[in-house]
Amino acid sequence: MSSRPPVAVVTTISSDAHTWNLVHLQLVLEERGWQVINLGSCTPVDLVVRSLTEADADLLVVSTVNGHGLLEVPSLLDAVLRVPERLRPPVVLGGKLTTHGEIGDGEVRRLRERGFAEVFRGETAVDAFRSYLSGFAVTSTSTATAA
Ligand code: B12
Repeated sequence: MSSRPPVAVVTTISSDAHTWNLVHLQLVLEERGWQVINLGSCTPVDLVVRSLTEADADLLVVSTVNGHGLLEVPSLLDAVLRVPERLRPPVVLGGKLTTHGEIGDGEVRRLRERGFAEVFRGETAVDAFRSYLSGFAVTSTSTATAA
């Protein structure tokens, strides 16, 4: 059994220069006892893949707000899905994914079918994300178990 805190890699897509979304999510995770590797803005896909192969992460959090998310996350996810299964954590997604407003239920369903464990959207996204994190056990000795 591991005695380290759960580890999350926080990333965005390679075109996205916004950073405060990433910082916000890092703080949400850290206040719940997670260790966070924040890869910063305009993240190259190769860096995301390399960080997963090196970090033994429990969760990959993809956040994008520049409107290109729906176009770019499939290739990011495809690259992540090529990481060996034992090193590949669940991948969750959120943010402002298109330039024409919120994505619909159909798009959420397609993203989940493609391989995202969860897609968070709208004003309740961060609250729903906090609830999702409750599915990971963080004990007083920082032992993490994915639900
Ligand atoms: C600051 C800012 C910038 C700065 C960023 C500086 C920096 N270092 O971050 C600069 C000037 C660089 C910039 C550039 C651009 N921007 Co800008 N930017 C903003 C602005 C004003 C604030 C963003 C911010 O920091 N918010 C604070 C953070 C904490 O909130 P957030 O990003 O919304 O993230 C929250 C939620 O979305 C959610 N969330 C996000 N991701 C995830 C993931 C998960 C898993 C979960 C659970 C939740 C979640 O939780 C976060 C916390 O509540 C917004 C408008 C706005 N008021 O939101 C536009 C905005 C994001 N930008 C926009 C655009 C279009 C651009 C440009 C394309 C403009 C241009 N023509 O050049 C470029 C894109 C550059 C690029 N390559 O990405 C649009 C995006 C449109 C869309 N998606 O529909 C916005 C919404 C403005 C608008 N209304 O049109 N921008």
